[in-house]
Amino acid sequence: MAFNDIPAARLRERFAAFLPNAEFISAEECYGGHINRTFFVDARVYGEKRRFVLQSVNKNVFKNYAGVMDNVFRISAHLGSKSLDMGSDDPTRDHIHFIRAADGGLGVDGEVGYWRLYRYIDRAEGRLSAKTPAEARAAAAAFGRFQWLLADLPSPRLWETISAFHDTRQRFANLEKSAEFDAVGRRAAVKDDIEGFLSLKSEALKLQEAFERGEIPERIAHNDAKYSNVLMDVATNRAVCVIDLDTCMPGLSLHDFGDLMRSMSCDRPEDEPDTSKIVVRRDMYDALLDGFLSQADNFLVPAERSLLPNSGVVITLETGSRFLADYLDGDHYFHIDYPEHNLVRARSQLALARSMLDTLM
Ligand code: GN1
Ligand code: MG
Repeated sequence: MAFNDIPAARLRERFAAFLPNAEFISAEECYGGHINRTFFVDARVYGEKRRFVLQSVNKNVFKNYAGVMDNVFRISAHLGSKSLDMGSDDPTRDHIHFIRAADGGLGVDGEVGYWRLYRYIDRAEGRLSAKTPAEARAAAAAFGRFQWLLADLPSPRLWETISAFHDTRQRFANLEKSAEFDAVGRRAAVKDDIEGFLSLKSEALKLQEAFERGEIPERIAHNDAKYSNVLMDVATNRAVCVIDLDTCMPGLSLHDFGDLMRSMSCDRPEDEPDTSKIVVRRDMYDALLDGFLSQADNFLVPAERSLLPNSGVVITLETGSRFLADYLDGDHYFHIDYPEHNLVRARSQLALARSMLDTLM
């Protein structure tokens, strides 16, 4: 078995850097993330077959990968101690358990990626789209709870693993720059899409401007709170564990609610090619609000509360503008499965933002 560019022997060697005494059985790639490479590894540890997640963190995107690892270990340790204090009924599955490298490091440096290992969470899966309000509610409650649990993370401040990550103004400026530069000659064909995003800039800047006016506070946020980043129990449909902690850093509470709306207020995936199907479902939105507020109601300030519906528009436009900029640049950032993938994503996001504005405002 080989994974295009990563031979099985390399995976075996990386895994051994963490658990040298375990017997590596096999590995399979897990597709879905747009940035990192993820493999499920089966191994025998003290005679028992167990599954792990071996991941290569993309060092081009996460230039401060040491900061990423410092953050994720601190966050997981904090969630672990909360789980213990609160007498969780599922402490082995309710947060990620990272495993240190055999030399004591937080991971292992490779040429293109920084490798890390954590325990696989069984009987749970990440999903690209939610079908029912109950799923949406459960996922939104999990992210609300995640923010609440991290609100008292001991200092120091978490590393900003990617600077200006939710700087929406900058993201829009980048789209304009990419259009102007037109690196691969795609601009003419997507003129209407570019204009579509730019015409909604004032909607896109609503969170950032409220923050700049001092109306909403900085908080520890997940910053990539899409549905596929919370594992759902396959039997009960309950939210088990928030994953993908690489962008968990100081941000806005509403960045997460916005991503929940982006990924779940419509029951189609982010790369739905038929934009006529991209329609916000009021029942899904109500479930998201109800789930999120079930955990966040006690800490949100009034200005955050009143901007909740706007946050979906903001994050959907921001993410869509990033897909379109990457398309214009020649697809260097997000992993794509086919040449027009980023354009399809950008168009679906624009349609979704418009539907949110029509339905929820
Ligand atoms: C990326 O890696 P993944 O798929 O969890 C991206 C997010 C986007 C998301 C869109 C570090 O997340 O910001 O919202 O794609 N992560 C990074 O699906 O850029
Ligand atoms: Mg992610």
